[in-house]
Amino acid sequence: MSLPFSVQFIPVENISALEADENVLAAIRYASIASAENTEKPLFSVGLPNLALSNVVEVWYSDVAVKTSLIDGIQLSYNDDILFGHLLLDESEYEDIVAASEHAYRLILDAINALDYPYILRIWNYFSSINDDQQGLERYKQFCLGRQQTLDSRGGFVYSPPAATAIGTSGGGLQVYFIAAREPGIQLENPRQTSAFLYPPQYGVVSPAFSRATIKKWQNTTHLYISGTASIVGHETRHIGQVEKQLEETLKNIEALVQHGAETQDLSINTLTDLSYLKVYLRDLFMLSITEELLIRRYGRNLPEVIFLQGDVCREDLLVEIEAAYILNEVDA
Ligand code: 3EB
Repeated sequence: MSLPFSVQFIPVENISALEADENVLAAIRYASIASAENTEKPLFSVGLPNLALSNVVEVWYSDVAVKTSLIDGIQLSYNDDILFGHLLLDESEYEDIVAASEHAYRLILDAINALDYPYILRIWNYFSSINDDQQGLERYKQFCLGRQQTLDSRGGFVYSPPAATAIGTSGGGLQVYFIAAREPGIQLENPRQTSAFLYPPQYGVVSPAFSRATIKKWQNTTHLYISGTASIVGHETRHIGQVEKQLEETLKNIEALVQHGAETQDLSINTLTDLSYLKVYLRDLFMLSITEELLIRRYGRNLPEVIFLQGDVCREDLLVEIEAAYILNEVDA
């Protein structure tokens, strides 16, 4: 019995073996600037420094040897079930981040349709200076506009918006990576939060196009991909300026989401500690020890794997964001 793929965090010292490994779908490093290896395979660095002392590589393993392809600059790898793609655009080649984002999404939708994996399950978006104003509009809001322009011209995401992350880096272009499938996932929203695509207009020219989570039933297992989650209740930011309180609210949101998934879908997990990993984005280095202590105090040894990255959250008043997933590494006997 096989799994479509799994995710593991391994010490960065072990990276040399990855390039030749035919079962590697993708390998992601965390660095001060975004970059991609010059191959078809998605082997790349995200422009977010890892705040922990020992750096890791995030490795996406396929159960079988993958195929690879380069379409319009998108590095793609795939097996029968899943497609992994990575795109890094040089923003200076575009008029603004609206145009870059519109172009990125157009290339991505074309590529997934060409290879016939039309359903994006999960997508990550990274670009610099996310909270800066340019021509009077915050760059995050411009990014949302470009994304939406492509969706409007192409009839939207097939089935439902994917789970997503959008985080500000310190530099290095517009970077987007994603997983897509031949069959759709199930959209999961959070009862504590207004769905992002229904946010009122104060948060942008268009509402952000993402779901709180995607549930995907594979043959032998059910996965849960949780979007970047922050201290937002309803549609409002809570606990402005208070890191610990924002963290607690964020954890409550993730717990509520998982619980809701367990109640409404046949998910085999029901608490945060059942998740496979947490990825914590912190606006400032000084928040690291506070965050680690709070997580350990609350969850102790039950805590899943956690990685801490330095990045800017897409609302200026948010200090922390956490994403997570439930992706089993081995099929239960
Ligand atoms: C939020 O809940 C925080 O625009 O793709 C989180 C995840 C956020 C994804 C996106 C934005 C996005 O509204 C921001």
